[in-house]
Amino acid sequence: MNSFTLLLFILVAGFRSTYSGTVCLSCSGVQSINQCTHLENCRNDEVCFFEKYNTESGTEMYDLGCSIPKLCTKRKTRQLTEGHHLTCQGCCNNTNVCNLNTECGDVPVSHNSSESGRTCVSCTGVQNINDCTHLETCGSNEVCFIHKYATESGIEQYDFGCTLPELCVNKRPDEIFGKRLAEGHHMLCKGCCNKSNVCNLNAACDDAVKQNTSGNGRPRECDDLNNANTGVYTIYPDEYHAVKTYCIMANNEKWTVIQKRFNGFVDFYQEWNAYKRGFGVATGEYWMGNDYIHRISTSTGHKLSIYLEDFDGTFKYANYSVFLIGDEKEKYKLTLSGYTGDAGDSLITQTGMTFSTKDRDNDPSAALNCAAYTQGAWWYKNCTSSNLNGPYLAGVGTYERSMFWKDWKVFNSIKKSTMMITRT
Ligand SMILES: [Ca+2]
Repeated sequence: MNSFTLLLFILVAGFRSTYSGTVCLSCSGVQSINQCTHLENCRNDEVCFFEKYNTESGTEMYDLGCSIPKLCTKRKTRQLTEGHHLTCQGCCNNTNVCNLNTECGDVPVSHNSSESGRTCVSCTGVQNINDCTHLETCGSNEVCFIHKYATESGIEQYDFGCTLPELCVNKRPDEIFGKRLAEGHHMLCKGCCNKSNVCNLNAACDDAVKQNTSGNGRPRECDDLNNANTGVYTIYPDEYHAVKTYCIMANNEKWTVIQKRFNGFVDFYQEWNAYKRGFGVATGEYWMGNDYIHRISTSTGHKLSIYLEDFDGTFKYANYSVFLIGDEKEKYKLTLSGYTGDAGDSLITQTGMTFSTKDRDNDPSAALNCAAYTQGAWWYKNCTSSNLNGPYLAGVGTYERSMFWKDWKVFNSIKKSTMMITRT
């Protein structure tokens, strides 16, 4: 059901540009948002709202339109029946914008200042919208987005956050809600919103009129951040998607972590689309996503540093002065050279190889699906000298079928790995 996504998008998204204001769907008492085809031009200080309620006979209905935005800063939706509408209690009493994180007595956050930017809920991979309690202050030119998708195992999840607005202004009656195509496990808008999370309800395919404010100096990678402290930051590898990423700031260099494992909590035996988009969380274990790694590593020259630790607390490292991966059409082919370090060079054997996952056998081995055989995802050959996305085993190992770095540990699985890149 995309309708809920669309509803939420109306709720949280706004648009501020040279246009007169947000264009919202505007209806009262429709039983399905798809029945609402009327558009309304809002004032500059308004956002779209929706309200879902039950009639006395129990029928679910929706109101949609323009409203002054109010966002309440704490979670817990509490709703009171008032007439036949379910209205938010507390701070949202007087507004149609019933934020899902509303709690009574909250001080509403105003979005009227174009200086400070909007406040958006910001989460990745939550299964219930009420689970997202984190707020993020967006840039002055950003809007909130919500993105609903299904994981490979079929679990519906949501991403929330800030993004650059991309609103398509040419309406086509038969495509008033835009069209969405499955791409990976995310649903992306078709046509003018192809590269955006912002699937606007007024989307129609006309690239000539789309709003695109990318390229405004937002950080593509950790190296672009002004902050000097190691931690989690938001970067924009492709200028559209806000990506929470762990940044390591050390020795006057700012490294973008593309892979991090240290406790085995995240399952790295994932399929192509998971590796394409990334998985895990920036505060824990994760794979950044091959599309993002491609975009960063090919934007300028990049180097790779890999830090490894075993279960005895011994550290080793492998640095490469040249690192990049191709795009998806190139199957994320690995280009690598210039090893230095003390871990041994267990990745150079994989250079020139394409990326393989259990569901995409791109390795040259005719006999094996190396990703399935080694239970990882890597630039396999016949099969590999390293397998840092392999099974997380408690120090033991079975050669390739573990977190494996052959030139250091032939038969012992590694405890921690960090793969990070920065500009040369
Ligand atoms: Ca094969």
